[in-house]
Amino acid sequence: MVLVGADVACASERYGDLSCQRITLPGGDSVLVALHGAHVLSWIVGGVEQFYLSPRAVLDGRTAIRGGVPLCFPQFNQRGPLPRHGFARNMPWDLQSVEVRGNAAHITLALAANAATRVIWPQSFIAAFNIDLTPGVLRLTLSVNNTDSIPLVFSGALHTYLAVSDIARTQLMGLEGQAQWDALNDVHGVAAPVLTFDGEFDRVYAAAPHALTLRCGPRVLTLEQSETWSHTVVWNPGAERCAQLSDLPPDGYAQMLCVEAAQVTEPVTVGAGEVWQGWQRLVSTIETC
Ligand code: TA6
Repeated sequence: MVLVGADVACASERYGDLSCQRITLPGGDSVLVALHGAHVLSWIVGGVEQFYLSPRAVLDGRTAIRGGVPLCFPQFNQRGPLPRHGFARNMPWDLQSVEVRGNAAHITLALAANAATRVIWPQSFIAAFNIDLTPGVLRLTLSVNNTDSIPLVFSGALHTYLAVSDIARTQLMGLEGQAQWDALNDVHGVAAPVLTFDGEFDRVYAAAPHALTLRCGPRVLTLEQSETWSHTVVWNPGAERCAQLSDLPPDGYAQMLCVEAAQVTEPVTVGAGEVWQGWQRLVSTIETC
């Protein structure tokens, strides 16, 4: 069901070969989501794009999209027998509803177990993805309803690609003291007060109990995640790895930083008939002197 208030624009549009829905609030903030993967491609605040979407992303409705918010479910990366980062990002989702209350828009997409998912994973489930847009704020919520008679075990992530103007001038704060695993050299440690980026960076952190702050010039982004995600993953491919990724331009690494609400090392177990929910909330502000 699509239910839209008078002041909020809701339009279907194509992006490459993808069917998408764009919602625009009266103040101009907008979000663009593809039905392929329930993939958020764009979030614009005050005329400024907040997400990095690679100009070389493959938009054929079958391939995982490089940028925006890939929804990784029911497996994180290669931590299991399923396709890398699961299959949800490569499946067509159903647009269930678009609702507007005042200056807020709520979009819900769903993916239920079907013949295509059962070939890969025999589990019965219904996943829902809620996109809540208010001025300057985007909240993304994944719900996993175990409709099976056996436990549902999954890992995953909201693999958010944040746009930055220059990765060399980007700082991420708020993880200080949290357990850190560097996936590049398999070294465990503790997070520094300020994370900076001067090469390939692929680390898994124990989630912090408070918000993180991403700073690049005057732009500040605050990130929170529900306690139900145990980890925060921070990833930038750096120049060399970027050059090996065909769906990124050579300088793509300099314009992005992934900060992911994730479940990596130990999976979540959802009992039969139970529902799990996990969210990431992003708040965008521009600092004025
Ligand atoms: O979340 C970080 C990560 O798992 C990295 O190891 C990196 O390979 C990245 O995801 C991208 O994965 P993808 O399958 O989208 O190329």
